[in-house]
Amino acid sequence: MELYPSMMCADFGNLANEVHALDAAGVDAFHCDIMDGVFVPNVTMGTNDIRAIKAATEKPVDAHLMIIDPLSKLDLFIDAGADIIYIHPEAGNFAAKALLAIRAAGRKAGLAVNPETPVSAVEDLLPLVDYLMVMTVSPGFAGQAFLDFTLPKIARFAELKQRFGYTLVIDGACSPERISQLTELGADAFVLGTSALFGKGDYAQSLARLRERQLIAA
Ligand code: S6P
Ligand code: MG
Repeated sequence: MELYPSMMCADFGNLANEVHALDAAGVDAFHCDIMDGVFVPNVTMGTNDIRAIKAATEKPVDAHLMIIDPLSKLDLFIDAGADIIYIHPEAGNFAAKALLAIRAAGRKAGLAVNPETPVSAVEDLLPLVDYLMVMTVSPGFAGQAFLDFTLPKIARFAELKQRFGYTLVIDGACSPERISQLTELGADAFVLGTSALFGKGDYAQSLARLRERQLIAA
């Protein structure tokens, strides 16, 4: 199981220390939510934040692009050093071209799928994908309720994973209970925001509890 902190939930007045603490606590990578206020109704992080986080850790840093026409902005995030770049198929044309460009730049290609988007809309793209991320809240904000109607889709992407070999990531309201349920469904990795990590006390203890829970369940 891989665990990625959602950095939009971190204390930005203390960003480098937050990264050091999360790194020492055992996160697997850092998740950066990039929003344009158009594709989603919020604006959060940008390329300078990715640079600052990269400078504070050796672990991978991702960019979850919730922006219109991600293909036209890819170079900004490649230059900033993002190791994994997620695009949304709902955010513009040429998703395949964008995924191929991410891989051509030597980075990992991620596809993030909105709650309403069916598997059939992205199935043809799966050979081009290293990370498939299912949104289990409407993208834009932390602290929302989990959308149960996404569960059958997660199960289907878990089946298809056997054929295509991507890492199946879940983003949105991943509480400890959900993580147990979704691990059983076949999810590999979880974005941790306010439901399991931030505002929940010591990072190392929270992560250790999540990992212990999985060991006991296994
Ligand atoms: C939402 C964003 C996510 C959230 C994360 C918050 O648009 O993509 O990465 O930051 O899901 O987690 P939580 O536990 O507060 O829902
Ligand atoms: Mg995200």
